[in-house]
Amino acid sequence: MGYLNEIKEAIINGKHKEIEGMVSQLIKEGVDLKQLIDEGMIAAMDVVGEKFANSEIFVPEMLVSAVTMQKGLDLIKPLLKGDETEPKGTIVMCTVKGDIHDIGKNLVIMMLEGAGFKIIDLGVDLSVDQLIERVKEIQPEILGLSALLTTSMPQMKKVIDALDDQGLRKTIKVMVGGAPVDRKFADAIGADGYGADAAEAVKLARRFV
Ligand code: B1M
Repeated sequence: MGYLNEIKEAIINGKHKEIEGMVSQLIKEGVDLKQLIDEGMIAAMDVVGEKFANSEIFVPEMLVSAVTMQKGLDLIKPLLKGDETEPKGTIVMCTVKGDIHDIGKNLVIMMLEGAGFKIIDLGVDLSVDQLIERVKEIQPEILGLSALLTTSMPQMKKVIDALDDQGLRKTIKVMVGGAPVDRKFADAIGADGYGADAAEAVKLARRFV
């Protein structure tokens, strides 16, 4: 479908000024939002990642593509909101220490909110101590950790170990995700679940509460 390619190209090429007009138009036309996100936007980021890995583009270009994608997602976000009045449960989400990638986390949050969960987003680059403090304060049913770097993944285990040390592990379900994370890693660090994408994260969260 032509429009998916147009969105993909706009994100790859960092057309941050044009993207809002393009996405708004597609929303008006009633396109399939899931397809727009998966086959247009996420597919674009995969190409951006490949180009970066091949040194065809560098961090500034990668950042402009990220900003472009986030602008598009911001327009879709209100349309995913569910109509539940009572939240299904509270989920604290963050990207772990040493990692500032947040598009995947934000997408997972959008879907979880759409499914009726109350989300407290603690942002990115969150230290174990900061996180434990907030978990004690908020007492969520679920903690969601995202990591996009192989170097930040070990932070997930540090968080789980710290929850254990603080006697909080049994009261909270921990779900993990992010491009380099897989089920085997999630099992090895003692997480309760792994979500390959936002839809899986929603399924997991529903199972946990
Ligand atoms: Co970076 N980056 N980046 N980057 N970046 C990657 C991750 C990389 C794979 C690119 C590459 O080399 N091919 C590579 C990591 C290599 C590795 O660790 N093995 C990399 C690198 C190296 C870096 C820097 C180190 C570059 C540098 O400075 N030299 C640097 C690190 C900064 C830091 O974090 N400390 C860096 C910086 C950046 C930008 C800031 C420029 C920008 C991020 C901007 C932002 O997020 N606001 C950026 C981007 C955009 C990317 C790529 C191109 C795209 C990431 C993305 O947004 N994907 C990425 C390449 C790639 O992934 N293909 C890359 C789209 C997003 C929807 O997918 O986040 O995977 P994802 O989320 C998915 C699932 O994983 C899952 O659901 C989401 C929806 O399907 N999911 C969960 C995610 N979290 C979940 C949590 C769950 C459940 C599911 O439960 C809690």
